[in-house]
Amino acid sequence: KTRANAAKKHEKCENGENAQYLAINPDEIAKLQEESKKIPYKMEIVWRNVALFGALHFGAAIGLYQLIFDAKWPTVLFTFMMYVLGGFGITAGAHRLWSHKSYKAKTPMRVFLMLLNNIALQNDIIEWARDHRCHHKWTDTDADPHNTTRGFFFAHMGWLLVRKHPQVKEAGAKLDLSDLLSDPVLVFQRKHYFPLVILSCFVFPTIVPVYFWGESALVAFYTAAVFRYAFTLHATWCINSAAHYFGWKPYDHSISPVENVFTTIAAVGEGGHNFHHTFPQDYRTSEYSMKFNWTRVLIDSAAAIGLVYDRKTASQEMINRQVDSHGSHDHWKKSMM
Ligand code: ST9
Ligand code: ZN
Ligand code: ZN
Repeated sequence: KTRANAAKKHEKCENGENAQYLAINPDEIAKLQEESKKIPYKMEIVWRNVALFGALHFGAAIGLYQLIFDAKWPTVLFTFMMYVLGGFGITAGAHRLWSHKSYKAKTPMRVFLMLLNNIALQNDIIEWARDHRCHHKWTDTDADPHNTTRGFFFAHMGWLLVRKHPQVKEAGAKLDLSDLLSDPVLVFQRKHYFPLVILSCFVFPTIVPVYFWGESALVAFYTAAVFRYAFTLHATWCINSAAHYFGWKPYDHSISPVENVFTTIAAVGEGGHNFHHTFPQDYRTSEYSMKFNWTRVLIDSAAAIGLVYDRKTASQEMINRQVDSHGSHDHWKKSMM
């Protein structure tokens, strides 16, 4: 019944051209859930990833210490700037532009976002968007790469430490990725991904503080590169975990995503997750003001200078209808966003 409600809701939305990436089909979901019971699945830990993420967190702890006690002020500011820029490469780029096609961007903007995306090192955009489209279309089933029914830790980062459920691969293979595979900017990123991310995520953030204000290379590496990278990862992962667990559901009570102020701030405007799963075609990913939605500010600024166009939004009438039929009017909470 819950799924059927969700589907009815999505039929009502004026999804436009990106509907094909988002449409939820309750019959298909029920079929997937039945099939999943028959698939023999044993969780297989990928120890290489456990070791790499263990080392990353060890380095990030050193970086945090140095950020507080050793780093020069410009290094602290630069670390923050790299977090925001890399964050934009995920939110404005991989997420709102490429996964959801919620707005269009001219080539210089797409190149800019792809370059920012490398700073965040979260797999190439084609792979990121493929997993994210699976997440929206089959939320909380075994075809969802970070299925929250497998627990908070799995949804947060555990899913990157084990082999994927066969149903992710089977269902995901049916997705239409032709728009991504035909974008030369994304093809370029995929082709040169390794050197691009080593340079953007680690080398560039280390060299700049050393060259421009004489920071120690080790301090620059552990703060602006390693700590900042780990912090951005957790801010992103929190959308899959915290923003599916802790918060309220003004737009749809029947789904796990919630509105969460902490993740709105940490993930530069992406914490309106109940709104986003209900209206995934809306480039704002939240109904509320621009106060913490820095990503929206970036997209709107780029639109003002002609680099971005065709921003899609859900109409206020549609939002109100949705709140009336499937959500609730917790208006006092709006002031927090
Ligand atoms: C990272 C990503 O952290 C984080 C994404 C989070 C998303 C959050 C979204 C929230 C909304 C936006 C908010 C943004 C907020 C940002 C705030 C910033 C301030 N469909 O993967 P393989 C097939 S990455 C279809 O090896 P295994 C396919 O044939 C961190 N098919 O599977 C594939 O081959 P190919 C850095 C699929 O062996 C083949 O399977 N990166 C799909 O099970 C093998 O794929 C890492 O740590 C699909 N969805 O391994 C790397 N998936 O690709 C981590 C797979 O050639 N990854 N196939 O087509 C890995 O090591 C592995 O993927 C694995 C699984 C071990 C996890
Ligand atoms: Zn999304
Ligand atoms: Zn979600």
